[in-house]
Amino acid sequence: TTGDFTVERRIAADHFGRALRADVQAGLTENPKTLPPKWFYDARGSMLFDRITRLPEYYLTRAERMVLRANAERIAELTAAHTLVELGSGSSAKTRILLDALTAGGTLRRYAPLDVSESALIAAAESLAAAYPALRITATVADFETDLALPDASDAPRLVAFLGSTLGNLDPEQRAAFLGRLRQALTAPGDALLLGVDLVKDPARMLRAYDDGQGVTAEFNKNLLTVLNRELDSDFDPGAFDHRAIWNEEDERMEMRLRARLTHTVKIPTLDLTLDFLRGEDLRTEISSKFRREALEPELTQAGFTLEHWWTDQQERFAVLLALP
Ligand code: AVJ
Repeated sequence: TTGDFTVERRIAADHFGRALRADVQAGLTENPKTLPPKWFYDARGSMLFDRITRLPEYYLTRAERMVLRANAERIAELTAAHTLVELGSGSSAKTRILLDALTAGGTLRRYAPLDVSESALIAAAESLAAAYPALRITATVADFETDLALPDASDAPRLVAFLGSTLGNLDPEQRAAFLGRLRQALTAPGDALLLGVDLVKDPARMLRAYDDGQGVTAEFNKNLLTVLNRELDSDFDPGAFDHRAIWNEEDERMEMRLRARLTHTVKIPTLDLTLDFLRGEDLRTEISSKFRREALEPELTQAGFTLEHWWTDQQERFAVLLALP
């Protein structure tokens, strides 16, 4: 049997084009040049990210899966969720662990994934609908930074899962705004937040995770330039840049950069922009913040959450936490 699902598009057809142009205009005309990481995930970028999650160096996905496996039953017991919401669900690869536990617990009725990638959402919803025919699956295409699109309180309690350390892609200001908005949306009794975050550790391990031996991360990073060329008709030469992974000690975050191999000029005709790159100049494409409990807990408190449970893998590489409004 194949279960059913719905897909709601909560963004205007031209939203991505407009948002991308605004981000490029703002980020590439400042010094140092930066771009937000959400633009990595076109079909090829999503495929490359999937490969990253299976790399021996990229411990995050495996560590988080272990934490979820070890604690899923407890999470189901603690939350008794009727709805599992997943923000930035992507391929929903780790979701089955939670769906299984919540189904076994007998409370789950609805799964509501939300992602900017419509193709990833549909593929995930199709396969989950087949595996969980009794589950109501309502997928939403949206950008969680501007629209949380939470299912309404009649389906509460709602467990909002935000996994994979995607929170780390936001800078502290964006993080505070996001957590604050999420807290405001969780209004029904029993609503809860399940957050997966990567932890501060030996820089050498993190550097390897973001600069793997097969060069998949380098390809993922450079794919951003291909996205820009396609969407904005720009003439970036991916071969003119080197992939760089950097540990920013002061801000305790990994950063990915594209470093110009030579001084050159890039044209973005749709924005009427001509960009000068100096040899050795960096374009920062991603921040991936690493967390400590003692720093994250006050951020959650500030947003109006109470940290109730903190689970890690044995090596304390990754944490999954349960926070209540
Ligand atoms: C999907 C944002 C969690 O920051 O580790 C993987 C993306 N970047 N390798 C991360 C990523 C480089 C990933 N997140």
